[in-house]
Amino acid sequence: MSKKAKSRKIGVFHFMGELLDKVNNPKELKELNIAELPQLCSEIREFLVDKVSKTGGHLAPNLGVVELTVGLHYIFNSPDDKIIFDVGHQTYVHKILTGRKDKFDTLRQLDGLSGFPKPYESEHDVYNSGHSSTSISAAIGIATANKLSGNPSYTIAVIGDGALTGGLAFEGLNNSNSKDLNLIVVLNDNQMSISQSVGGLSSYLNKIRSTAAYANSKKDVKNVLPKIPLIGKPLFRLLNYIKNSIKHAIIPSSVMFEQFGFTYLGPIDGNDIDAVTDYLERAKYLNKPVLVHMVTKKGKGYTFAEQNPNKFHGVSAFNKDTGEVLKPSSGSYSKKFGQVLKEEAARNSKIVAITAAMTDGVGLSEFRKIFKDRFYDVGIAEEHAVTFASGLAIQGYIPVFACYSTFLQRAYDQIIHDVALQNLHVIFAIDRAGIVGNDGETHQGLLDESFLSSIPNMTVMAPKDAVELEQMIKYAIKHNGPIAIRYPRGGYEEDIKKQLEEKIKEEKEEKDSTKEFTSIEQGKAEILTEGKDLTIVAYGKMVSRALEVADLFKKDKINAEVINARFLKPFDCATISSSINKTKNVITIEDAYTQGGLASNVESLICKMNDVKSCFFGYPDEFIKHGNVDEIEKLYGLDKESIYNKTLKIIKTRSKKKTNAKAKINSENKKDGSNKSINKK
Ligand SMILES: Cc1ncc(C[n+]2csc(CCOP(=O)(O)OP(=O)(O)O)c2C)c(N)n1
Repeated sequence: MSKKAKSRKIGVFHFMGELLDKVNNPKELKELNIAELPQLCSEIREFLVDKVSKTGGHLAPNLGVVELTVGLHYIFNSPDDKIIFDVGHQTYVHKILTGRKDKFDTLRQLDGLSGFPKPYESEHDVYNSGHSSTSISAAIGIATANKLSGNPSYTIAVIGDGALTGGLAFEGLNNSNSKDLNLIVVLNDNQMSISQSVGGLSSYLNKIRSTAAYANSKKDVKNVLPKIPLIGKPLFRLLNYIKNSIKHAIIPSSVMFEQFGFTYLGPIDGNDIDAVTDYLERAKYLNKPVLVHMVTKKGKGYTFAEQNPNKFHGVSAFNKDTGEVLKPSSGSYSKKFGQVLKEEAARNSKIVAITAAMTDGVGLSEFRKIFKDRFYDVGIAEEHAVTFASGLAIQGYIPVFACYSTFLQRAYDQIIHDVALQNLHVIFAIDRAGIVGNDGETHQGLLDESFLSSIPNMTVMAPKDAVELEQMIKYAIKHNGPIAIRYPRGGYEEDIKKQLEEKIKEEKEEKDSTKEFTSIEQGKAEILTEGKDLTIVAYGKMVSRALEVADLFKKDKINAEVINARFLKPFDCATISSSINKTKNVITIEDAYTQGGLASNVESLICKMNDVKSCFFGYPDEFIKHGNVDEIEKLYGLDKESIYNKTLKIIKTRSKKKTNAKAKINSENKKDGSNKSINKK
């Protein structure tokens, strides 16, 4: 240790930020005296609140793991020792300590620091995460590889009590009973998932926590007894033996985790840096799978987050003095969904709502209060949620599983095998479908179109606005069979049809003002504006974009026919083909990968037609990084100007070709003296 570092260890008073300024990597952290760590932790907390209040992000989870993360980097040697964070939303402290402190002003922004671990950002981010419950399995894989190659380094999985409810975590625990893996699981138990943790596991951990005082006193016994001459050490050993026996009798934890092959340590106060470093050190020298149970406080150190960890789990920019969010969200699809489902459930006692630990996010908080018996938060268990829904459907209930698009990926086999194969009436309310923005690659909802539309019996719809969402929910309740409604994150157009009607009236187009907009019919699209020059097929959120693009074309005297496909499956081939046959120019606009979505549907139609110009607007075959939605859409050419410009080019090429052909024929006609015109041909 350097002289400078040693001199710093003498108990001097530190001003806020003074220690954090000196720590840029784990090596510099280790140069601090253990007595300085509490000060460092409070500086980190101040830094986090300050930065996240400006960028938004996962504040409460990170405030809770400050000591835990500092302790891990103090005791272990990253990147040789691998630390894998489950979900990965709690890696801000880890990023601060591993060379990325200066990038926090760019957190979650385009080309900025990601809010999740990214191996491309740092050698200390060993494993990509975003979805829950993967850390134990990944850690076992890495530890096993280390064992095979004779590498003695440690692998540490940090997993929350929420993430531990995921089935995959148990599959990992169940597979870890090899005695000689240098594997450590740190259970970060804050009693919270995003909302309160639920289920049997949560009660089980509660039981353990109620014995926390006993486990914490262990450290004092260890420290004091061996120092008493002669009787100290033997008595310590005896007491240790007795304590372990008592522990097994009164702490059920040791039974469960130890049956899985782990040595259980804890529970300890995970916000006490002394306890954290002490127990991590013990775990390190056991050289076998160990589970260290740390009890932490979500939002620790920032009163507003401690009082409302749910709100500050993932929060947009806020005023750090008042805790008030700067731009509170107004109407969102999630809210609208929750409100409509609540009204329908009041009329229909068969409706049951299910969430996998996302009650507030999917808009079901009110539903939970009113229909306690028909609301199920199953924990982070999407696979179970879907199979559970299938059981309800078998018995004549109408289960509605509200789930973010990205997390529904988890339950793919259950959707196929347990629901679709039996053609069961299960409604999938797919929230955050499409680009979600700041959470990035792991959270974009770009795949549901393709993975759902390839399943037999499945119906896939997307509403263009709030009114259509309501119609689609009602339609789905009456439908028989699996049915999915996908809608995006955030705000919506209230009523596009009404806006259009008003606009049409304004433009005094009498013919069109009497136009009847159709109600929802299985597999039927609706034509929103009629045109002869260009067909624009869109659905969901992109319908309003299509109308904007059509508007831009008016100045070029190009009349676009805007079709709201409504259904991706079954697809309205008849309406769409007949429009394309008329216009000979078609574009599709969708908030998903073009592969397997609307674009693929239209492509398979036009491959049977002649002389059709086409262009497909959606996301290409790559993972889409974080950034705000508008920026990402612009980057991928999905803003109205880019769509307009690209489409115009295509239409112009056609006109140019036509003009050239016309000129060629006319000149040939002149040569042979005939007077045929291309138009008559
Ligand atoms: C498969 C999956 N489903 C849902 C989520 C959404 N989600 C993100 S964090 C979280 C709660 C995690 O709780 P816990 O592991 O206890 O961590 P904490 O935030 O309390 O620190 C949930 C449900 C997810 N990331 N992955």
